[in-house]
Amino acid sequence: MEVISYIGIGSNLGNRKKNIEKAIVFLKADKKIKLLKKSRIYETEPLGPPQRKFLNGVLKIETKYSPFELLRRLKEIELLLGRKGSPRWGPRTIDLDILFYGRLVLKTKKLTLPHPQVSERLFVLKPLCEISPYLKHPVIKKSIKTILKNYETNKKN
Ligand code: A4P
Ligand code: MG
Repeated sequence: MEVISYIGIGSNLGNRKKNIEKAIVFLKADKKIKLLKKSRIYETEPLGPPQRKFLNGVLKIETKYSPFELLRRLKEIELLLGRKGSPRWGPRTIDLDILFYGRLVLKTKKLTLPHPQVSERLFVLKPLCEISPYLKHPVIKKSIKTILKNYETNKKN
């Protein structure tokens, strides 16, 4: 069975653009993953401790992997790209997060779906809205476009 999934991709160490390109090459080479859409790559202010700016983007894929297999595969690609155990919210060569896996809602120690911070992170919402504005968040039950609009309205207050 194939499922549509969205992957958040980020880098702020080394050659950030190359890191992202390489991660996409690995994903494309995987027989159980089909790349459907790719957002632009945005330069974004770091969230968390002071550090270099990030490059962020979002990918829409179709995959035959189960959620846990997909997570393991993404962690494998992070390691292949030389990501060393970095502190939480700290700098990283590559970060691959599962934002959505179909409409699945899941809360386990290893995996939370949708990614719990989707609605609070501009660096996720913007690229996501670019490729799938009408995607409905299965928990918030609003479209990405609406969630982004609400985020921007609240920021102004
Ligand atoms: N995990 C649980 N749910 C998921 C999911 N949906 N997708 C678990 C991926 N992983 C998930 O993640 C730690 C563990 O979370 C995984 O082993 C998995 O079992 P990690 O990627 O190894 O560690 P991390 O990235 O340091 O932690 P976390 O909480 O994912 O941090 P974030 O949220 O990725 O934040 N600023 C900008 N502008 N752009 C960024 O991309 N990223 C971060 C990192 C901070 N500031 C940033 C950015
Ligand atoms: Mg992560």
